Amino acid sequence: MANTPSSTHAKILSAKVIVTCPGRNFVTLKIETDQGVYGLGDATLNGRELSVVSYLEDHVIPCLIGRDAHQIEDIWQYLYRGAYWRRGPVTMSAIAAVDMALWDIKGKIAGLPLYQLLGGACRTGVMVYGHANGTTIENTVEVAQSYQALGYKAIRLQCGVPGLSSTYGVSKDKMFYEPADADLPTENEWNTEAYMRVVPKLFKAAREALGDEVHLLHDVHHRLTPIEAGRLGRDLEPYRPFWMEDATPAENQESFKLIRQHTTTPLAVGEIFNTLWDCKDLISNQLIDYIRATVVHAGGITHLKRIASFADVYGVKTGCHGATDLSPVCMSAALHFDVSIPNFGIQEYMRHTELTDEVFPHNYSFKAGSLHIGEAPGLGVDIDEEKAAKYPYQRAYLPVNRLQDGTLFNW
Ligand code: KDG
Ligand code: MG
Repeated sequence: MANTPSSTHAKILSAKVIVTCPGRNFVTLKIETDQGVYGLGDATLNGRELSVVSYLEDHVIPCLIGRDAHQIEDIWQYLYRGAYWRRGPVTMSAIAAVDMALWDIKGKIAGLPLYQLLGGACRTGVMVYGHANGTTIENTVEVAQSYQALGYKAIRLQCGVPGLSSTYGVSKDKMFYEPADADLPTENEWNTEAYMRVVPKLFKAAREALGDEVHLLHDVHHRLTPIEAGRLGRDLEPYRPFWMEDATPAENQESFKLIRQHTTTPLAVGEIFNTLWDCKDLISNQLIDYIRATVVHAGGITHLKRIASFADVYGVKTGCHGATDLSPVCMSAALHFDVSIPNFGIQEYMRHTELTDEVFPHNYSFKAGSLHIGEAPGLGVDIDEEKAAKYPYQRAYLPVNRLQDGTLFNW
């Protein structure tokens, strides 16, 4: 099956990994073919970047040389099943990068934007949510108002917790937020009771200030037990949140049953999922409303399409992760995907810095609360290798969370 020459054959000649840090680290795979066309894929795994670089350089690229870039599904199966060691964030980010790059190549050879190859557009734009965060309820509501003034129809609200010196997901900058922040992991402290008191107050104030129409979202960042999450969801119900995200760690998919029993607040989960197997039970038992798996961490467009199709059968919509650690290459891929599937829900959009946008010129743009993908063939994103080379890798970590007595918190 592999390597069958045909009129549409595009032989992979070489591939390389580009690591750059224009303010934060990004890992990009570039695959070149004998058709004079190359493709790009995002392989960034926040805080563990170099493990994916090694996986690609030492174990994947040698297997790609000489293959037909058009055989996307076969190459996906070859890398997933052929490795014997299936799944996991490192493996699936590497496979995702190859998959994105191959779709990019196919689109460029066909002369079509990727979304056309995925079935064409199902909608005119992709509704996104922005991040409003502040140290206090008042700050957060003010920032949310500035997002509303920019035209956002959906806003995520996170505020500092009284009594805690810092809170994950709350940045000092109003428009940019960077979760990976130090050469060694920062240690944040946590107090569940104080957190559970402040969030409903934040939502009450935001609903009063922002009105009924705007969608309001919240990310718990896996900080609660299922019964605590059920309680928070119930306390938020009067303010009709769009979703409560990552309410509890999801290794045990059954724990969502307990949350569901106690609240009608819609549930979103999945930014750290790598395959359909991480969410199969959550979806088929209708324990969630939005699946947040992303192109880069869930095996690329090929596998995310499979997850979305499965979710569609159960009335679960997508809400792809879109934090700054997902590069503009991933964001472009996500937008082609979002615009082409029937069960799209919402897309996260944390703006990249100007420096990142310079290194990754792209053709998507924000207008009236939505992102719009352009008509360039393939993904519609590039990497300026000269600029990328100016910003070498800098080790950076996501913070660690401890309860105030020092317990390393992860129930
Ligand atoms: O790399 C981790 C971040 O992307 C993540 O913490 C951000 O939770 C996040 C979100 O929903 O954007
Ligand atoms: Mg999140």
